[in-house]
Amino acid sequence: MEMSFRWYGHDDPVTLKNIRQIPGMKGIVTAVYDIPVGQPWPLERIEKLKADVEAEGLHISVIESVPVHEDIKLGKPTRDKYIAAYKETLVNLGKAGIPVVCYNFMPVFDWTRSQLDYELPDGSTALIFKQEDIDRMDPISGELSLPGWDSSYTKEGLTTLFEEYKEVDEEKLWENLEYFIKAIMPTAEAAGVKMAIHPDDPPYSIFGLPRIITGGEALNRFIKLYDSEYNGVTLCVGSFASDPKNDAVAILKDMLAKKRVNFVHARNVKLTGGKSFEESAHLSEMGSIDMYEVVKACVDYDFQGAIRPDHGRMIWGETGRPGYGLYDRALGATYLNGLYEACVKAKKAAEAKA
Ligand SMILES: [Mn+2]
Repeated sequence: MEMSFRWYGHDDPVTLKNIRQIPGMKGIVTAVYDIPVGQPWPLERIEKLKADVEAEGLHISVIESVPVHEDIKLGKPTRDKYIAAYKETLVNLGKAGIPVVCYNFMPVFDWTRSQLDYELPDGSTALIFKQEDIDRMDPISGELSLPGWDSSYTKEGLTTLFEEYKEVDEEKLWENLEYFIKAIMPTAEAAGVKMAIHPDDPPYSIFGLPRIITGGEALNRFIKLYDSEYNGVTLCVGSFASDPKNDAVAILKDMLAKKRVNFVHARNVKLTGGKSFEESAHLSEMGSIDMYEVVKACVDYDFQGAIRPDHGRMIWGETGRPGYGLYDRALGATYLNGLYEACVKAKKAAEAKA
């Protein structure tokens, strides 16, 4: 298990120098952010990103994300052009020695929350999802106040997209995912790049749009689309756990046993009734996930990939990108490192006794 940290590039108020000073930090999770979705990433841009990270004594563990063009998710005839571009990016990432790529297959919206600065009793602020607030929002009427929302869509563009998705139910989305996976996986394998699909966040339909990477059953269907360790998952325990019907630790263990976990996101969430939840500090007692069991599973199954603290709260007056401040994520990494050391030593002691 390798501790890693997400970095949003040179515009990120959290610098590589900051990240390097977090004890035990080895890997960086980042991306080339300024190339429009659907265009290939030139090798020289990837090499530059890699050199910038390595100049600070770190290395790139995972690219998160290479976004998937909406035409691919919609299954439009133009998808082949965008799939060709995606493959070109994977080839270039392979040439640069990037081992893992995280991506998702969520229509239109990426992760969704109703509020980004909800004040917790201790005065820190966190991202929350309140079902009744989401239900009140209508993305097409233009009264969308969705935080973290990609404002690059025009009202017309969004209306068209929603119209197009009327033809795409969950089964159709599965078909389009299968087409994409079968097209890219041989290239990813040849390039030596392990793919890691991120679950839908939250893992159920929002605004009537289909969502399919929602739980353990879905992951088992997913890994059968292409039978290879290169066709794996980003096991984001916080995403899965935000649906009360999911047992995130059981899902993690199942995928570890099947050798399909290529990346782990460790985040805790506190379920607050129905489909609502708050993002909490990483500590087990602060949320609904037993983080000890998460790390222990990674150790028990000898997981060799990267793990990163996921969203953190804003604490100590920090301002910046919601969910991606320095302090609470650094505390999360430190806590995860503590659990890791304890689990490794307990495992070794048990093995010595046996
Ligand atoms: Mn995640």
